[in-house]
Amino acid sequence: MAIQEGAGGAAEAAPLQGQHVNQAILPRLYPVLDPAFLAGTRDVVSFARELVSGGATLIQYRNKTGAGRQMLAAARALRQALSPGIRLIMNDRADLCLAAGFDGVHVGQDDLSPESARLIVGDALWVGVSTHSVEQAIAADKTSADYIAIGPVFATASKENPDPVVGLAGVRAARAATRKPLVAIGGITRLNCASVIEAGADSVAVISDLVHDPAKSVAAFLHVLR
Ligand code: TZP
Ligand code: MG
Repeated sequence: MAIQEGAGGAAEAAPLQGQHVNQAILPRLYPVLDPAFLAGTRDVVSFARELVSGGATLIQYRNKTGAGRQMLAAARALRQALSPGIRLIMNDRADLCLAAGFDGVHVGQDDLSPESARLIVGDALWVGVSTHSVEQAIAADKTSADYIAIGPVFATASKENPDPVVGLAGVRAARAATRKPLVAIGGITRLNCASVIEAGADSVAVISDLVHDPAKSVAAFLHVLR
């Protein structure tokens, strides 16, 4: 909320229109850590450590199948293992974001609205929101979300029932719709990531192209996007 002069001269709270005091400053790479894609070969903490050793400074924890307790235990382990300088974002769950001491929550179109998530996590933490069309990006721009994600940009096998691909044209349209930081997601690899940034994204969110060799992949993404 911004403090504005009211008609009578008294300071009163008024909603910021599509702005937020903590508007995110996003790194170029936004790794999304989903244990479903680690194929039982690695635990989330060692995987996250590898992401950080490659240069990641922001990680989203995403778990579409775990029970709340399991998710909270994994999230707390991540928070404990990584330095406070590494920003951790909880997918879907504002409650787990707070309980694990994360830095923000990322909500989709079927989760809590950005404003409801904001009520829970407060002004100091980040709220991000997924969008899948320019209309949704325009709507998200009017909320207090700190950043907007757009996608899937390209075909992806990492999401169940994905929305139709928006392509680079969708990234360009979302860029024109908002001045908030823009994250592109879906089918983004070391090979195509530069085109996504050129289309106007500030950051690329990635699941599968980090899984095989996380430290090396992160470093390669950051080398391309520096
Ligand atoms: N939302 C839109 S696409 C997607 C999500 C969570 C999956 C991205 O995964 P990948 O493997 O980087 O395509
Ligand atoms: Mg969600």
